[in-house]
Amino acid sequence: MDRERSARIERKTGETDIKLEFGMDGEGLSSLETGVPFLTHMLDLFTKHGQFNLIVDAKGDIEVDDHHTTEDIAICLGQAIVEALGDKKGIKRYGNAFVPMDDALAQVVIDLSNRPHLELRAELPSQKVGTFDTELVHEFLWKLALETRMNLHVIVHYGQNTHHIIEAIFKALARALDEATTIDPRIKGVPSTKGML
Ligand SMILES: [Mn+2]
Repeated sequence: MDRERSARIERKTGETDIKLEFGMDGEGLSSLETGVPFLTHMLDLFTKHGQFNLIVDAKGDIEVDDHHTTEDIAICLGQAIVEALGDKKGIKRYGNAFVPMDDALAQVVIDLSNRPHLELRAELPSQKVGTFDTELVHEFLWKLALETRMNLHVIVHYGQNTHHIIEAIFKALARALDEATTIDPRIKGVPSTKGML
């Protein structure tokens, strides 16, 4: 690899103030201050299972609810992934991962296609996990797909426990993203018959 694939994003609005550092080829190390405990838990295992590095220092209007903070962290993470990817030369582009978490089985399929799409097929039985609104899983994944300009398919095959289901999704997301962003030395240039992504 010619350069370090990493990025630092700072984003401040009336609702959130976020500093985020992302390393694509990391050691699975994270330092996370999000103010949203369940999201911290998910980002921690995302970083670990994707072999990324991630620092998040986020201050958001969590006195309202977790919506803006969750959404804006996804936006910053997406921007960091794009910047770290750079020209996408030599990447595998596609990633697919199945991850079981006790009773739950999640599959995530990614195409770093530059055409944003989210297909989320998941039943989340509980509206809350701890203080976290589980509808924010859709918000996080959609904003991540949009900013990263990736085609993101998330399928939960089955599962009863909502904490387990969401955890399986984030772990599968990590592994699929790790695969899609991996440099394959056989690939010369950008992996598209159009010559660009
Ligand atoms: Mn857990």
